[in-house]
Amino acid sequence: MKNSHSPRVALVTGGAGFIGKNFVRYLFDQHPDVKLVNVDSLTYAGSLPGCPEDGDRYRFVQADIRDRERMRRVFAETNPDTVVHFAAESHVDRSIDNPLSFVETNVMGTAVLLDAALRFWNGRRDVRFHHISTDEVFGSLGDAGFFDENTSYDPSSPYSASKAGSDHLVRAWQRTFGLPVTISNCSNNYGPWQFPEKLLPLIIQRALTGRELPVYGDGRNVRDWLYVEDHCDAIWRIVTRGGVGECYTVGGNCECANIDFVTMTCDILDRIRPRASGHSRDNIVFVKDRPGHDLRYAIDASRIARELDWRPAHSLEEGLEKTIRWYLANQPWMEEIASRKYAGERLGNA
Ligand code: NAD
Ligand code: TDX
Repeated sequence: MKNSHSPRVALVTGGAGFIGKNFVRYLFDQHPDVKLVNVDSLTYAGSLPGCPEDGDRYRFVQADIRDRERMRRVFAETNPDTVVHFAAESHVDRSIDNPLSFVETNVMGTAVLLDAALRFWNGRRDVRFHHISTDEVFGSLGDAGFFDENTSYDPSSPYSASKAGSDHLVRAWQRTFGLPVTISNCSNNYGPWQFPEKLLPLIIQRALTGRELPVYGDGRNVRDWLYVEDHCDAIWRIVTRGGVGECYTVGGNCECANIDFVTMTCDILDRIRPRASGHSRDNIVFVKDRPGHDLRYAIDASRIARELDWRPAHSLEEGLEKTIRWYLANQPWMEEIASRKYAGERLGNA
């Protein structure tokens, strides 16, 4: 099957969340020939600020991906030739507190979407279903080595196990029914519009309000950080040029221990917005570890570099500064979340 695809109507799920919203904005701004349908149920993690206004090229549909009838109707009414599936429960700590909702959305929701796409496309080959997944499906690395497209699955948390389940379903729909799918397994993203339960916005927000900055365990856990716009660029390349039935591991080539990441964040923040006294880094505290906390993630992204000519454009320093400036400029969005949805308390069986 040929590996080039030209989306005309892209149905994006989870486009009111962090990465999905960045992807919707990227497509809307950079690919004016593509029409967009954003399907999102607006859970605590979804919000409309930052999404385009409804119009000729963009439509928002508030709907739950677990709703079979609704998903079939959405396909029939919007006639997509491309699905980019972000919608998920995405926070590891919440998956410790409430694992079943992760199975329901990430596993069942993905199955419902696959079923709707298969029925609607009815054997068409000029279509794509791209599934957004995570490096967490591979479990934990020790001090050496990298995840790549051949790494075995070994998930640790209910979140990563549910994402692993969804990846398996996507592959099964391709092998059994011939649905033209692609999958990407990406490392930790950061950037604008990330919900402040995740490490970076949590630290920024707590530092700005003079609170303690919690680092789990001894802070030696390593994540491979990718600026969200670089991820969006990778997704577009895979959707339009990736091999059907193939997966790609995507990472920032930016490994960083949590303690170093938090310290860097504090120092950039203090440089951009000097404090009256003291240093933000003085508020770092080591707290009880996350149960099942994976030690290290690191991605070998050489396949997507070689085949699709993709490389991250942002260094960690550049991406962090851009992100911190964005959060400083968008305090009303954060304050609204803090007052109505989540005020920064510890999650995940502390
Ligand atoms: P997020 O939690 O910020 O956003 C998820 C969005 O999905 C929200 O807008 C939410 O309202 C929507 N949603 C949740 N359940 C839904 C349902 N049942 N029906 C319809 N919409 C629903 O998540 P994110 O960080 O943007 O992650 C997006 C995707 O990328 C997820 O699939 C996640 O597993 C994957 N991923 C995330 C990262 C990361 O670092 N954040 C890294 C790799 C992969
Ligand atoms: O307060 C904190 N202190 C802390 O030390 C929080 C919230 C996190 N951490 C640690 C845990 C992780 O080692 O920081 C690291 C990053 O934590 P999260 O932001 O919760 O991300 P992580 O668990 O690594 O998962 C993220 O990247 C992969 C996303 O949430 C997932 O959706 C994605 O698949």
